[in-house]
Amino acid sequence: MKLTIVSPRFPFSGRVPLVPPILEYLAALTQREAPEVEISLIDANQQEISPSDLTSEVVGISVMTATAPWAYAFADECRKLGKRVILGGIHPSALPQEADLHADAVVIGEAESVWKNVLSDASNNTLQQFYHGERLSLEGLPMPFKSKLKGNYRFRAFFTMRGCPYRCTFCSVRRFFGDTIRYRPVQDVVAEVEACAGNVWFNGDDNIWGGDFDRSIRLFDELARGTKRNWYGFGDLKAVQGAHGDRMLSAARKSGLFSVWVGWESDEKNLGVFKAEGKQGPDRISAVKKMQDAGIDVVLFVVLGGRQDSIDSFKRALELSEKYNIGLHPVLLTPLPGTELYEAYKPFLFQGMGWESFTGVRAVFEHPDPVMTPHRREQEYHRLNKELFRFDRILKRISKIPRSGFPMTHFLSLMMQLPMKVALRKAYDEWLDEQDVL
Ligand code: B12
Ligand code: SF4
Repeated sequence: MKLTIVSPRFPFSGRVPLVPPILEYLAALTQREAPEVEISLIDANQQEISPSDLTSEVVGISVMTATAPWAYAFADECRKLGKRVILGGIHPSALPQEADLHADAVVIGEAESVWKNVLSDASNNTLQQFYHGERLSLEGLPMPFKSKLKGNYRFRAFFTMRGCPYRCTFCSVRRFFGDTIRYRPVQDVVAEVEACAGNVWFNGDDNIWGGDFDRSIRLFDELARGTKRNWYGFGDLKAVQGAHGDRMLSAARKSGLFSVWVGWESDEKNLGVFKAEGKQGPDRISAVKKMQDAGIDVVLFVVLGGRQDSIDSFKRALELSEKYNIGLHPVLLTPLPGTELYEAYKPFLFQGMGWESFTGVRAVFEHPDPVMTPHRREQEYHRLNKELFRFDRILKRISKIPRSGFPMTHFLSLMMQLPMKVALRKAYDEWLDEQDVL
């Protein structure tokens, strides 16, 4: 049997320089569970592809909410050509009935416990409508299949755990992976990073600190003994404020951590609104400063434009960046299916807006404040990005990174901000063109 695994095209921002982790991981799982299957991998962000180009009879597609329309259209075309389509990932898991309209089988949840059966059913032409993946232990996961994907890639992502104990209402992760953390064995992660990472790698965990701090320190100590020494990822603020904070930060820094991306609610009151207090700890500013002092570039992913927010929140976000010399990545609040927020915002969602708008750069719901029209929210979002990524501001932020980070943190921060500036400029131009058409 021939299988093609597809990572769909994103609705905006073009080429992402990250190898789609699901392609190499699902390929490795396939090799382990059904070595006779012939595998090909497609990243539709890097390669123009049409279903008629595929020679395989089975196609697996990994779907996020924003990529669902592209994935469904591609799946429909494949099925018209007589191919069997299997959909999986976070969006089909949240809305399996919707995904079922475009698939021969939908995998709900994690693939590991069911993939062998799915492949064998696909090969026998006896696919079931739904497969429910269990949450297994993460010991002995296969090492990603190091493919020869063609594309303009600069990073690979690595994962050390799944699950999150916090309860942020806008997040899909907890319901999908569960509210307790399952860890991969330290030696598996280190071996994988050593074998597959480039000079800079992305830790794709939802929280690089995890909850078992002794284990995190052990992991960082082991990574520090390796050769792949520059990495970044998402982390909460609570962990670095606790008793283990200093030790863990120092171990992480020695292992090459140069940037931490932090989810940040624009206003103190929003911490409660989104049930996000848990991950922030008692003093979020001092936690940010602590990481900066350790030579780490902190970037805040600020959620803006919620129904309780005012237009001022955009201005305050810029002030925050200026005051603490901190990088900001603004996101317009987006109620994703499978979250508590989605249920709460359902009555306010604009009708007729497709999932391709659920990217974090579009206003997708009504706002009670008449000033916060969708156009105004999107305009403020783009204006804020334009201000944040002014060249003089980028340079000022970099010059303020403490000497403890010199030279790699300074250099890598610049290397991450410049492409971001270009991508955001492109997104802004596309948005302006669209406004002209309207
Ligand atoms: C890596 C990543 C990215 C990469 C994607 C690279 C790529 N091309 O794949 C980048 C950085 C580009 C990215 C971007 C975005 N992302 Co993102 N991202 C992730 C992250 C951190 C890891 C996903 C991953 O690769 N995991 C590793 C692989 C191996 O595992 P997995 O995907 O979980 O797959 C398992 C199962 O889901 C299942 N499975 C998955 N696919 C399939 C397919 C088949 C056929 C089968 C059988 C099974 C299966 O089996 C796997 C093993 O169990 C997740 C967070 C998370 N914890 O999941 C967020 C996440 C997927 N991203 C999210 C979001 C919202 C975004 C953005 C919209 C954010 C933004 N505002 O910019 C953009 C969208 C892109 C765009 N421009 O439109 C959300 C998605 C929520 C949703 N409902 O869609 C997540 C869950 C984060 C969150 N906190 O909510 N992201
Ligand atoms: S801490 Fe992160 S992963 Fe956990 S629920 Fe909140 S946003 Fe989701």
